[in-house]
Amino acid sequence: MTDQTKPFLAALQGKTHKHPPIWLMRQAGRYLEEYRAIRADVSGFLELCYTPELAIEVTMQPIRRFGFDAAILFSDILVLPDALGQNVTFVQGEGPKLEPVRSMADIQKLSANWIFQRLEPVYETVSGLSETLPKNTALIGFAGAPWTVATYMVEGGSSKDFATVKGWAFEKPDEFQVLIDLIVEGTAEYLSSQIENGAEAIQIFDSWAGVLPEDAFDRWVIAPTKKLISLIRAKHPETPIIGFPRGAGLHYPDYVRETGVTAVGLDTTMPTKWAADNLQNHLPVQGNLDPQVLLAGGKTLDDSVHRILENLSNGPFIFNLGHGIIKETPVSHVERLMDLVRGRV
Ligand code: 1CP
Repeated sequence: MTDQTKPFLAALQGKTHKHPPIWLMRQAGRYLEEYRAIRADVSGFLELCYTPELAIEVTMQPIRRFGFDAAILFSDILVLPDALGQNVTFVQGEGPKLEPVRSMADIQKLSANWIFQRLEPVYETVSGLSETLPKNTALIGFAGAPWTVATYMVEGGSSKDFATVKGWAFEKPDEFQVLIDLIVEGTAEYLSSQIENGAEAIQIFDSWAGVLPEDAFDRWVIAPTKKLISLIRAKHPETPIIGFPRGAGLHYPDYVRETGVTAVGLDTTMPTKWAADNLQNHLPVQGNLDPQVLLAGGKTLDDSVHRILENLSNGPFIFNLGHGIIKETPVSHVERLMDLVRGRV
C-alpha cells in the first residue's frame, strides 16, 4: 500500500502540490564530502554497493543534509551485469569496465539464476533503509533499462558512438534479442525483490535511449521496457514505476503510451511547456533542471527553477534534475535549490 502522507508518492498518484516534492538523480555521491570520506575507505565502488551498512549510510547522507522527499537506494545499474556473471570493475577516474559480451557464446556464460544470491546485500540495504528513513521520505528502488544496460555489457564500458552494440542489434537482431531477454528477466527479478524488501517506487534509467533511430527505439527501448513493466506488475500491480528515457525527444509520448509507466522523467532538453501540454495532461512528470545550471548557480539557477515551477506546478510534478548531479556542484547551490522549490525564498 502506498502512503498518501508522503508527498512524493502522492504526486505519483496524481496529486498536485503547491510546492512539489523534490529529489535529485545521483543525490548521493562525490559532491558530498561525507560520501568521499566513506568512498576513500573502501577498496572499490562495488564493495560500497554490496556492504549494506555503508550503502545505507551513503543513501541517508543527502536526506539528512537537505531533507529530500525521496531517497534512492545506493547501488548502480551495473550490479545487474555483475550478478548475471559478467566481470565488472570500476576504475577510479575512468568509469566502469566490463569484459565485453559480443557473441552467443558470451551470452551463454551468463545466467539470471545467480541474481538472488549476488544481489542479496542490495535487498538487505533496501530493507534496512525502509526502517531507517524519516516517515515522510519515500524509498525509490531502481535499475537500468535493458537497452542502456546492454550498451555497457556489449561496449565493455561507457561509449561515445555505441558502434559495437548498434552493429550487433542491427546486423543480428535475433542474437541481440537473446541478450535483451536475459536482461529483462534478471531485471524483473531484481526490481521485484527490491519492492518485496521495501522499495515504494521504482525508477528505470534509460540513459542512452536517445541514440537509436525510430525502428530500433521501438524494438530495443519500448518493447523490452514494456515487457519488464508487465513482469513487475504481475507481482506488484500497485507499485509506481517512473521511466526515464533520456534523450527520447519526440518519442516521449509513444514511450509513455506503450510502456505504461506511472510517471515519466524529463531530461534536460525537454521544453517544460510542451511537456505540460503533451505529457503531464496524461501522467505525473519529473524533472528537469540542467545539472550544469545547478553547478553554475546564481541568477541562472533562480530563473531556470522559476520557469520549471511555473510550467509544471499546475499538475502532478516531482522536481528533479534532467540528469545526474555533477560532482563539482557546491552544496550551497543545492541548498538554494531547496529554498526555491519549497517556496522559502
Ligand atoms: O567512485 C564512485 O563514487 C563512483 C561514482 C558512481 C556513483 C556514486 C557510480 C559509477 N555510480 C554511482 C551511484 C549510482 N549510479 C546511483 C545511486 C546513487 C544516487 O542516485 O544517489 C544511481 C541511481 C546510478 C545510476 C547509473 N549508473 C546510471 C543511470 C543514470 C545516469 O547517470 O545516466 C548509469 C548510466 C550508471 C553507470 C555508471 N556508474 C558509475 C559511473 C561513473 C557511470 C556512468 C558512466 C558513463 O557515463 O557512461
